[in-house]
Amino acid sequence: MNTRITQMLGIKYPIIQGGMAWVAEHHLAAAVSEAGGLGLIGGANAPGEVVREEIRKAKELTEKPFGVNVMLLSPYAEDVARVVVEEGIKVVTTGAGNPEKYMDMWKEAGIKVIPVVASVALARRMEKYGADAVVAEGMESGGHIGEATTMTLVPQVKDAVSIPVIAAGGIGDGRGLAAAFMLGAEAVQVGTRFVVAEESIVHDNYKQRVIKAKDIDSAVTGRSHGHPIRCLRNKMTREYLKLEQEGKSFEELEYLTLGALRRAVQEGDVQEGTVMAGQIAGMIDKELSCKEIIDEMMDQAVKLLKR
Ligand code: TUI
Repeated sequence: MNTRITQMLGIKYPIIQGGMAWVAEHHLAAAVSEAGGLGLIGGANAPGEVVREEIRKAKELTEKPFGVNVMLLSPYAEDVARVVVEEGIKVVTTGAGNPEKYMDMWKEAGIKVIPVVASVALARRMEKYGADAVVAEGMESGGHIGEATTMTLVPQVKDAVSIPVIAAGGIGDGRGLAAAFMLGAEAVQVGTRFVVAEESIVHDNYKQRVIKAKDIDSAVTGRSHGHPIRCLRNKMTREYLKLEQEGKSFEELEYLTLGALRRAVQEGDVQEGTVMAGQIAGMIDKELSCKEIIDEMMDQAVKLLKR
């Protein structure tokens, strides 16, 4: 399964780890890269210097390539955008916005730029601005999502651009990987499956919540104010959705989610915290190492694609 993506990024397998906020730190990124995929450090809402430290720690754990995800809604996005250049990072993905204003700086630094898009329009625009590939992310994903599903978005993005397309959203095993290739993708981005990896530093309560999740256990909060976030149902989502239905404003709801992802990931508060996870959580039933996850995915996908 050599593709333009494996060649461009110098990786063995066409599997990229999602740049998940609070989750995608140096242990996970290094483990995914060591296993032959592309690990990512998630910049999330962290200041540039925190991301710099994470990059340096990952470099101590692996000599393989890894990337950084720049979350564009972050107040520190500009800082992180500069830090990746200063630290000699070779691959940047972006999320939750349009990265146009950073593209020239990154391209001049020789960085491969891979924006995450949730629409054909943004994919086209990114290609025009010099993106090297795009991640087409469907609304099955955890966290901040768009409207289209992976099944519908990936082939439409594939038809609209010439650069390689990476599929994301709802992919957690070799069947998902093979299906994504059938839709025209040249790699996949996997998030939720890696949340429960052995090397993931996520609190055990969070991992167990993902493992116990059933197919319809996620909810989308924030639709009414234009920032839809998929997470597993709990006390926080019930309260949030109730208040949203009552027409409460973003400002009135914000207190429910401030710091709530960190509380879930680090303190294991899976009732009042935000447990971001994709719809594929229902399929994930055990904790494995990143190497086991990737080997199993590759083995299964290769067998299916040979049929
Ligand atoms: O970015 C993500 N997923 C995320 S970011 C995140 S952290 C966060 N925390 C609190 C509030 C908001 C975010 C958690 N999960 N995925 C990539 C992604 N990007 N999905 C959808 C998009 C997207 C949506 C609209 C990208 C661009 C866009 O429009 C940009 C434009 O200007 O047209």
